[in-house]
Amino acid sequence: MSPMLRPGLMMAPPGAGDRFAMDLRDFMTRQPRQLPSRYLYDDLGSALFEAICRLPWYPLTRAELRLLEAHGREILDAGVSAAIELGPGSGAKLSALLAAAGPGRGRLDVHLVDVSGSALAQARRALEDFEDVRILTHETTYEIGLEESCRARRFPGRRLALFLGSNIGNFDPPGRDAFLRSVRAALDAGDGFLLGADLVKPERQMLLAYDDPLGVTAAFNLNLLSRINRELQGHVDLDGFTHHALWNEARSRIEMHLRSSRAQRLVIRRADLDFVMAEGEMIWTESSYKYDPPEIVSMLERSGFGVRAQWIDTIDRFALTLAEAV
Ligand code: AVJ
Repeated sequence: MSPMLRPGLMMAPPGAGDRFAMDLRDFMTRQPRQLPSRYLYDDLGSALFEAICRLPWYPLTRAELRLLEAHGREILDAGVSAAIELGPGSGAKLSALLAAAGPGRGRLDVHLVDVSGSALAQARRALEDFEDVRILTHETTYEIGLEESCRARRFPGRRLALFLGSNIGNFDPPGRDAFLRSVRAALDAGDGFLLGADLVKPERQMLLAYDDPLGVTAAFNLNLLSRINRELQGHVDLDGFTHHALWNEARSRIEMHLRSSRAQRLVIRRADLDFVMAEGEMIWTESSYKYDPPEIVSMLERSGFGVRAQWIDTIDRFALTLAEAV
């Protein structure tokens, strides 16, 4: 069977490269120049992100794992028959949750939704040894994957949708609210939603998390240019750019940028782009919004959820919030 037809292991949809080219043309010509952060995650970018999660300066992943381990039983009780994780990454978070929930949990369908086929394959491997768990993968966007998962046949019981890792932080407020409402719309009343979100903390600490002394985050950011060169026949000189992270206090977000260190011409053949960047000009590649705990409660309530529990890691300031569709 061709890899295109293997269920659960589908390749990027045809035209995915064209999508990248189109988005590049659109976003790179805006003022300020920008790129959607989802393009950071090709195979190399995903591997670099996994490395970031192990950095001593990036505490989010470890803080969230501690919370999942401490409260797993309460989160994944016997009444849950389907868990749907949007953006499972390596599968480590769900695996920690399953382990913490222990044998009391009944049969479970686990739906994994991600645009990255290699992430799905890795997450599947991390989860396939759990007993009474059936794994289904959806290589598509969160919204489509969530709808597919909710339409799928299942055992009687509640669903639990999970959006972890502070991935919510990548959305700007209007996009975030629209996303939360679309999650709510796909669920039935009584279904659960578990949200992991990073909290505001001292600026110095936040900046170190996004500009680490080993330069892994810089490599993660610069890989976007290298991906453009690989996939779209770009001729972008990586030496002409530096990684730049800043705290935007007014918007409560960390921003990552690629800063042009000199005046230079950028030619990207397959996106039909040819333009000049000035010295100091930036390409905005990611926002990571940081929240306060009550803000998380109110954005969930505005979107049709009732909050059942909120756990906070006091060492690294991270919140795990368990809500219920009402
Ligand atoms: C995976 C989006 C949660 O914003 O903290 C890590 C990505 N960017 N270092 C984040 C990221 C730079 C990460 N998220």
